[in-house]
Amino acid sequence: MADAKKTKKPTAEASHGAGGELHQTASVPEARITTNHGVPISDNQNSLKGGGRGPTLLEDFVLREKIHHFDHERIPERIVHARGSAAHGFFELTESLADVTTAKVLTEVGKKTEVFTRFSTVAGGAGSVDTPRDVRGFAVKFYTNEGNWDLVGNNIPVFFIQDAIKFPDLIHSVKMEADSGYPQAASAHDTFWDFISLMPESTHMNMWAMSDRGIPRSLRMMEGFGVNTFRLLNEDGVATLVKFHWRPKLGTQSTCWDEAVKIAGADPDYHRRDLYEAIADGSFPEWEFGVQLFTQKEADALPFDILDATKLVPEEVAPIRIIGRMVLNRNPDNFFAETEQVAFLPTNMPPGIDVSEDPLLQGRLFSYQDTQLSRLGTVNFHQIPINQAKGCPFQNFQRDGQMQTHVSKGRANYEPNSLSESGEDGGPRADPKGGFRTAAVPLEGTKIRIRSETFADHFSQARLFFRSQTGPEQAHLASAIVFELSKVSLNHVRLRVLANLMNVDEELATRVAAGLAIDLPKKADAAVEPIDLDLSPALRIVGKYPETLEGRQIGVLVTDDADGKIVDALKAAAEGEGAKVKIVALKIGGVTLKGGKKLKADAQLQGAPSVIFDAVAIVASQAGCSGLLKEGAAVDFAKDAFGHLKAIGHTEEAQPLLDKAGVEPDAGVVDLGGGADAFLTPARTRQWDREPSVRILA
Ligand code: HDE
Repeated sequence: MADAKKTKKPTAEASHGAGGELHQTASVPEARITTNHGVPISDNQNSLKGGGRGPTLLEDFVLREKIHHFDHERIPERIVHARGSAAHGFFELTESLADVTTAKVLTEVGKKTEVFTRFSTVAGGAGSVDTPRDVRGFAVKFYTNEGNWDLVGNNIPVFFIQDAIKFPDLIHSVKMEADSGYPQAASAHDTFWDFISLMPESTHMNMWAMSDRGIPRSLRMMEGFGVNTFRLLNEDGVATLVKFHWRPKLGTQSTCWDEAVKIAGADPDYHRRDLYEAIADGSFPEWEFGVQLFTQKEADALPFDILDATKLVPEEVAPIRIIGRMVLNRNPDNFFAETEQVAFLPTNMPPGIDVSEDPLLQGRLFSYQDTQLSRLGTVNFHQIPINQAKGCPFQNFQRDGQMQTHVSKGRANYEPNSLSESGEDGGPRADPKGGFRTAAVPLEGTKIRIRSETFADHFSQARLFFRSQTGPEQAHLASAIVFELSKVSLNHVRLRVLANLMNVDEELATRVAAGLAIDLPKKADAAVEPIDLDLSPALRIVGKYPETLEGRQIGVLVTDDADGKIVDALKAAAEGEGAKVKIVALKIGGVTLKGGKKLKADAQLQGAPSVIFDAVAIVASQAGCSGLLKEGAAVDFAKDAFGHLKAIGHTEEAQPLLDKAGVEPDAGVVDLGGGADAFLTPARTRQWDREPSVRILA
């Protein structure tokens, strides 16, 4: 006899799922859920079974389609720059470059061109953290009326290698090691430093990566660079060499290394969240756009080759002309459809912009188009909405292919054709005047596989960068190399790095060797002896960014019985200057202030350590502070804020917590009894003077 349970007829009660109401309501919902082919679905909770407890039937196309689609939701992540965050916005030209280019995006002053900008780390996978020491991608897609222009840059103006043929080696070396699968999103391991030590040309960029530029505070606080040299072409076909620059309105700012490491645990999405929240709050990130322009003659007079991507042109040598601005003012609606599926191609350029012979750029011109096929799966990736040209729809005779969504009409799919002579649509034709033009660069030479002699100086600009930094920045850079080399297990690699560093700056090499407690080796032979270039203060961060509360977050740790007036005054003053204030408490429900008023918390202490704030305040009562003394997270809150050079405002009653956390009095530790202003002054920046008392730097 069949089991009673099995034979029981399914009823509304017996067949209910998580949502419950399956057979009960007869009303038609406003938006009906359907299959991908539009068939309305009656039950999205239960699969089709042979009996209530029976096996699921193959016939269940609703279930199969849903699971099938889910099984294929993931696409291959980018081989580099897999982890990214993006936003929509606009570019506005403020100064015309009509004398040097015909590209309308650079000549129509006042015109706003839509952009989509994606920032990224390089080495980590799509699910890795936001704050490793790494280069950051800075890719901007301008939807111009003459086709898309993709300026695919980085937050560092030079690159590790000079020739595209070394790119797979570079990336293999920095990614997780091939046998063990770790470390994820980190350059501090054997294979990366092995490669770097054997490739002296990488020394300059590595200086940048080891500097505080490698650990940005926010995506909104990074510079961007086109890196490679490009050309602009004017009406007469005259070419001008150009380097592109983005400068953040909030200034270039960074974290401390110890802070970046801790943020990775506290909030792996720190940068993504920061960008998203800033835009959602209406604090739109903004950058100035600038160009460095050179004639070929001026470029030839430089002491290095402008086609060598391991070299920059100091601003002091060729000033940056600011010609526009970019504002990011809209978050993506859908991460996958936009941020993940966006495809940037350095080959996307409107007429009037052209490439140079930089051998790194030349390789990139092939790679980006090619990689989209493996990532997005079809040659028709340009039809995905985020990649479509806007204001300049594509039209050509390319046809078909997987995921073709464009329904071409007529039979003109070849050219030349004369179909229009009998009234048919003959399709588009090339425009010799208004179409894309290539600079008439004279070429000569023999086919040969060599590196140009003009690329041979690997150390002068690395030296220029290091020596142009302020004291604290030099100390951070040296300490970063010590940290990374301490994670390297191969002593011969450490020694080779040091031997190369001797060519950059002997004092730097000595400091790193001392930090590792190993003997300094002999200087490595340099292909060309480095020279001392004029220092470039423009390469610094410290002392350059504006001291402002704009874009900063202040965490206020509040306890029961605390003085609410202090919190209110601080909040009003800080928010009045553009900061964001978050109330942190032991419990998310908040606290009861002196006088009985309730104050809701924005975050619970365990989930809001001070590393995620730019400055902190501790508004505690005496009893409240006694409670905090028993909570390790509260002690760390104060200790880390101090160690990370942040301003700390506090009530007198919070002093025992500061004492326990080892917070020493200095200009950045401020009693809030004197009013909010005394605290807001140090809160506008980091307390660099404090550093020697909290860290042993190399
Ligand atoms: Fe890239 N790079 N790259 N790169 N790159 C990619 O293209 C490549 C280089 C940069 O947010 C890939 O669509 C080669 C320099 C950014 O989607 C790939 C070489 C600079 C992004 C590729 C370089 C960059 C990429 C992977 C040496 C700064 C992310 C996914 C010849 C100017 C774009 C993709 C985004 C992405 C190749 C060097 C910046 C594999 C072969 C130099 C910002 O095609």
